[in-house]
Amino acid sequence: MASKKEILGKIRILITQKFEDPQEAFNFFDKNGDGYLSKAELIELVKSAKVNRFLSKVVAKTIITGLDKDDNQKLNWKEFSKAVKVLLTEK
Ligand SMILES: [Ca+2]
Ligand SMILES: [Ca+2]
Repeated sequence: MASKKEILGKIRILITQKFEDPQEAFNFFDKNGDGYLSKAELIELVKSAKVNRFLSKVVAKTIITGLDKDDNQKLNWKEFSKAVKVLLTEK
């Protein structure tokens, strides 16, 4: 079972190595272009970070629960960028 730290590490690698900046990652995973990352879109993000299929659902749910400040079950750019900033500065 992967630890939270490992999973966050994988997501960090995805965002820093595959994309120029977090905005590009956000736009890429916002597949329907509505300006929000839905749970389904976040699952794709987590899967792309090479987290296994089963865990990715749990992780996506945890991410939304933890970061969804306005409680609409999806992440806007502000919520996402704040989280990424923390993720990228965390050692
Ligand atoms: Ca979307
Ligand atoms: Ca939200």
